[in-house]
Amino acid sequence: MDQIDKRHSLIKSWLHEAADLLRESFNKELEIKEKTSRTDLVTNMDREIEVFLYEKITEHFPDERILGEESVGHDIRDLEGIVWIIDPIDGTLNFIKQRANFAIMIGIYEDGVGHLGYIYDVVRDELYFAIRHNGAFCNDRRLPLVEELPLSEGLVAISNRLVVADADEARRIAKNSSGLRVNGSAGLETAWVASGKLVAYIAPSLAPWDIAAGMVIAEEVGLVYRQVTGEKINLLQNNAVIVANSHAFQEIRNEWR
Ligand code: 2AM
Ligand code: CA
Repeated sequence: MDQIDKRHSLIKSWLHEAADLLRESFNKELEIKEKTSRTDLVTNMDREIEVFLYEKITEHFPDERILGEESVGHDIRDLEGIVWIIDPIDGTLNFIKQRANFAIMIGIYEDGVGHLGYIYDVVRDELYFAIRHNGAFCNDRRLPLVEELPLSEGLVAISNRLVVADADEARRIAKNSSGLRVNGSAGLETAWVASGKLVAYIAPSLAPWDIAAGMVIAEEVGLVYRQVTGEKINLLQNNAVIVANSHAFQEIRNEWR
């Protein structure tokens, strides 16, 4: 991929502009619609941010394709060439209920390989990003390689769906860890594993845009980001995932039945 520095500074400026739009929206009434269920919601701001990013990307990189959660982008059925995988708001329920604990996410893949990943925690003003082979950062701070901590010495985050769908697994994992957390943003939870605040994140069904940015960051700090079966992630479908250091990954897999 060419001109990584140019891409990086453009993306950072777009994320800050998009974050301003989100912060301004805190003072206005949101339009909220149900997608597939009572807990799967979308707001006017999800769409507005996706359109904003779509327009910026197509203006600067007209030959590249875009896969976005709100379907503003292209119909992506393969990962050939350069594909931007974007989630305008990760943690929409938190955005609606808390006005915090959500992120804007962008992953850039070339022929299926992740090159750039961005997870912007708007309210904390923490930008987690990674450039393939050049490390991962939180703002200006380089993130060290993760420690091989066992499950028993760390906090584990899981998605609400795991509690609802696989309560026995969730209970066993909780028992073997220092404690369980359910934060409602796959992106932030992945960023917090990458920065050592959590030892693992587990979710039984993540979409490509929930995964793409975080997987680039995870790889740069030596984390394992795989399906619970141990297989590689498939970015053309939903995946049941574990993000953890290799030791904790194996411990979690042993609890999986
Ligand atoms: P979202 O807010 O962008 O929808 C919550 O546990 C995490 O799972 C969030 O990152 C959320 O992303 C994601 N999520 C929520 N509903 C989902 C669905 N139907 N399919 C896949 N991921 C989902
Ligand atoms: Ca989203």
